[in-house]
Amino acid sequence: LREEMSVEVERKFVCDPQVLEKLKDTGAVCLGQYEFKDQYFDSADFTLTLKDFWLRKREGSWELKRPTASHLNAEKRAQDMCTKYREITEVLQIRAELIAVMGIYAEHTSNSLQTEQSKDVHAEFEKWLQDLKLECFAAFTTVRCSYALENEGDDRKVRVDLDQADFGYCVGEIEVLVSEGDEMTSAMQRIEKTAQILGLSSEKKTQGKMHVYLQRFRPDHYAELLKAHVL
Ligand code: V4E
Repeated sequence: LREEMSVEVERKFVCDPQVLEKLKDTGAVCLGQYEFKDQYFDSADFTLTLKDFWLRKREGSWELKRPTASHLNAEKRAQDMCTKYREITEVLQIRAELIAVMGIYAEHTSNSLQTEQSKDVHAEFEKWLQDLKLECFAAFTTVRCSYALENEGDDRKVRVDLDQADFGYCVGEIEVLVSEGDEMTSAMQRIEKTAQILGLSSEKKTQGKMHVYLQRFRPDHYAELLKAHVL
């Protein structure tokens, strides 16, 4: 089951007026504008983020992004214009991942969330999380314009998001969701093709919202992540 979970393959880019023009020229369909607030959580000693695990609450919904197996090769990752993260949104599964990655004892976790039928799994999950004493290390609001783009001769859609974070940073993202390892290469090809159509340079990676946020507001946390080659 785990291998069938979705993997987000994503390429970030600097969003300038020319890109916006190109996006319109290529017939991208605007899916709408949304605003959402994200809160990211970690332990005081950064157990999660130092392992490249990102736990967040977005408008009441929990999500954990974690590295995929291919992530182990740090050298390859550094050259790659795309990032790949497994996205987990089921709270029971998030809990299982947190137990594994934080090395939590089973006795600590035995008395709640036992069944998926539980009436309020979400509330129980939040209660369980409280005991972990995780802290919110980043909170910001994003205004996002989403576009769907079809490459020529391919009816699968690529999504392009243009994000404006409330701390004064804008970034674009081209993303594709895949479910299996062997779709990865084609996902990266589709993203690369879209990047070419939008006239993006492939010289260097563009920083994400979190990168800039930590650099500005959490310099100690930022330094730790740089040292561990997570960012
Ligand atoms: C994976 C990750 C973080 C969590 C936020 O992920 P991201 O996709 O960048 O944010 P967002 O708001 O676009 O989420 P979506 O709406 O797509 O679910 S924060 C840092 N990372 C790691 C990371 C990295 N090392 N390098 C790059 C270029 N991006 C992310």
